[in-house]
Amino acid sequence: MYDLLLRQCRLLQTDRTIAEVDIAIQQGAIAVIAPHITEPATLELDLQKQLVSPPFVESHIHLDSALTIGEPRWNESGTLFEGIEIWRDRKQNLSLDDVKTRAIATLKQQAMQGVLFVRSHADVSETSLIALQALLEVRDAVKAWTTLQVVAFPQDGIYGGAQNDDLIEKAMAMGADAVGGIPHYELTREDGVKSVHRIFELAQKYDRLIDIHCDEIDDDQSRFLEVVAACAIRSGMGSRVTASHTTAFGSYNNAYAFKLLGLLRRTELNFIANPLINITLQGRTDTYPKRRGVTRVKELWQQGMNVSFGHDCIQDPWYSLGTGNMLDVASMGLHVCQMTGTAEIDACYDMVTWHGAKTLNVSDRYGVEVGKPANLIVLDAHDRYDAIRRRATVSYVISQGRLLATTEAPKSVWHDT
Ligand code: 17E
Ligand code: FE2
Repeated sequence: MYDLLLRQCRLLQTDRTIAEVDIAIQQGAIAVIAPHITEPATLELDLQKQLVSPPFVESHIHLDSALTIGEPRWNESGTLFEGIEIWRDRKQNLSLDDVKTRAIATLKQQAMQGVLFVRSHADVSETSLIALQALLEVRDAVKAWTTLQVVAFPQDGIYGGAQNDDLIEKAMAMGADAVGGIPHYELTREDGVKSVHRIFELAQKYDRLIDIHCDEIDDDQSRFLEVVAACAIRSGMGSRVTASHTTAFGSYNNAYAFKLLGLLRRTELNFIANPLINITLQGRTDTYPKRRGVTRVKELWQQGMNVSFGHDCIQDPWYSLGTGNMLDVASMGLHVCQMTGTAEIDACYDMVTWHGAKTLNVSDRYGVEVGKPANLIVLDAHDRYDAIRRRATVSYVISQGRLLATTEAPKSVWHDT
């Protein structure tokens, strides 16, 4: 007797081929995958050839600021910098309860849409470290149904305030999963370079991952990615390091970009683009032609680098929209990066699933395979292309072997004769 049996699945396998199978789940793990399973189960679901996929991965979000839209005011200019100012005001009155309530509400909203792995930044440039403490408590509170990683993110710069360097180290001691940074926002270029070295030093001292907000600006002179790449090459830590945003890469001249790509190929760095936010925050100082402000996703992917797509924000000072639907993110990425070839469209799906898992360093427990934890989603779709095109409904979410959420696909009825 299995705990859960999924019949008539179109399983999107790790090698990205689709197999028509039944899937049996026992004690939180995938027990059997076979064309026809006859043994009964406590709960059986006939999926009628819907697509079964590993869950969505949200590789970049700020849960501490999520759902604060309009508090204390709307970002009228739409720039990153006005967002940082609004957040600076809002974060003066954070409480553990406030952050935890919003973070859990957001995680539920995401999980209901199939997101079961999340990496969130927590602002640690505020002396009480309330945002970090709250997200660490949330990480524990939700662990029965979602996996949360927390990055200690120094929003105001590691050297932007006298206490900030101590605060980020304290955050690592408190148990943050990753060290963050924001070199392009440090007071000087030299401080930016120094901050990258400091981030690697902290990651090595505390044996943690790295995820840096890197070159999130249209300035073609913002070149901290090369510093991150050099540190990754020298430390050999590349696969544990992520460069988030790198929007300036979209503005570099091709001669420099070509050289940089060669340097990046020597690393195993992970990249995260946040297409919804990059397309709205960047390009704000341009008239026309107006830049897209997204990193060179297609070229990085073509070079074999690991690239994932994140949401970045849901209703906060930087982005007033967002629902937690990763297919929205994949669709925006597809459009803005012109990933319209067949393999490119499929890659956009992978950027919100497998590639995100690699970024989070959780690949060993990710994927619908016998013996792995039973985390999977059922999409009302035929394949990856269909899922993105129609923003398919996630009809079932299975987390650690349990049915966590169900959603009915919208159904239209034609009334004219
Ligand atoms: N902070 C930052 O520096 N950049 C962002 N995109 C967000 C917060 C959302
Ligand atoms: Fe971010």
